Amino acid sequence: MMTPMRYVVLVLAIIISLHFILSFSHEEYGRATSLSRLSEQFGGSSPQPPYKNGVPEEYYVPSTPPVQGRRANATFVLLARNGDLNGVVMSMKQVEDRFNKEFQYPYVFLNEEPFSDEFKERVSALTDAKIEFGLIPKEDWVQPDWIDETRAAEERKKMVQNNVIYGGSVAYRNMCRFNSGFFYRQELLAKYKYYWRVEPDVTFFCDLHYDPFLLMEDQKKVYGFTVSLYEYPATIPTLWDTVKEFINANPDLVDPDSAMRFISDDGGETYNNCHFWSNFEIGDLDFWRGEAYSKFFDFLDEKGGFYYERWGDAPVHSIGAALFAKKDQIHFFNDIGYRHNPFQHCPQGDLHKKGKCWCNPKENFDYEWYSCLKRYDALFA
Ligand SMILES: Nc1nc2c(ncn2[C@@H]2O[C@H](COP(=O)(O)OP(=O)(O)O)[C@@H](O)[C@H]2O)c(=O)[nH]1
Ligand SMILES: *[C@@H]1O[C@H](CO)[C@@H](O)[C@H](O)[C@H]1NC(C)=O
Ligand SMILES: [Mg+2]
Repeated sequence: MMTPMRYVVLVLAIIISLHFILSFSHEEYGRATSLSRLSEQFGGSSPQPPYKNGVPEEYYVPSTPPVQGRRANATFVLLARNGDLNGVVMSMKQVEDRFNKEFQYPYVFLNEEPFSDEFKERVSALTDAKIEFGLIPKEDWVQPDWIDETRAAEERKKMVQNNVIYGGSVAYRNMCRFNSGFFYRQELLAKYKYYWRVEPDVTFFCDLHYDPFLLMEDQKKVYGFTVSLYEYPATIPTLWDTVKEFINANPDLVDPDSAMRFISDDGGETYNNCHFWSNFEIGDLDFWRGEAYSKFFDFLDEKGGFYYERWGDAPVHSIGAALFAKKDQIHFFNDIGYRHNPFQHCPQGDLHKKGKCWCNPKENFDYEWYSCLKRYDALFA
């Protein structure tokens, strides 16, 4: 039992300590506000750790200036979905670090849906170069009405049963057809002659200290690659028959100095399935826009093989380049160390050192059994 006296003492003790606590914190509060007023005078706005004010400007050295002198009429091109964002910034950061922070070529992003604000902000953070975002017109993207959807669906089903990669996907087919015949006709690309195609989730291993677009221009190249390999025959059962039909109808469009031997081992009778891997391309847009390739694409498109089969933009571009350009207008960028899963080109010997490459030179696809580089070499033997 508590006596009334003890009770009074306890209550008094509580009141007194409450008074101390309140007056103390009030004093602290006063000191804090006067400190914040003081720091405001020195540029801070509220109490915060010093690092939050940033490193003073005078510590920064000028970033590498853009290369002065002759520039090419060129741009990077990235086709991507909003969902590809993380892979896109990984690729783009490497493009910037290995090459473009010095050269400052612009970027064109393309998508059949509007890019999100988040997408635009995160890619814009990576470069001072100009970036444009384009919306692909529906008619350049979706499966055309004249495709028999019943037949297309049946073929997709068969491909799924046969485990053909992307065999069931209409979106992938839209993408392949777009890359084959529409990207170079997009409004945002009209003002450019050369492009460098970049995909999400790729790796660039080496520094590039020259301008590949100027090399293309000076040497009249129209197509540049880093990896070549065999296409899955199941995706293109009737492609070569269609190509032969086109050649027979337009024999003079084929260049007499063409790279036909890269794509056929029997003078054009059959396709050997070799193609340049189109996830990396440095090319001349005017070559695709020219008469030969335009006619070629329209001819292929009418056959419907982009939907009834699963014709890829890699074999379509490669066959176009191999037929309508001169073989020496197709360039192997031996010094560009590049990976798109699961294959990589890693520069060898002096080139490895020259580019300060970080890939393992032993991991190099060039003369693996599944590579077509030996056939490219043989063009010049
Ligand atoms: N906007 C858009 N881009 C796509 C679509 N599908 C693929 N892509 C892009 O097309 C390119 C090839 O696609 P990817 O998934 O890398 O195919 P893979 O390299 O053949 O396995 C990449 O740049 C993708 O970001 C799509 O439906 N819409
Ligand atoms: C760049 O190339 C395109 C396509 O050939 C052309 O229309 C345009 O005039 C060129 N621009 C410059 C500045 O040369
Ligand atoms: Mg890819």
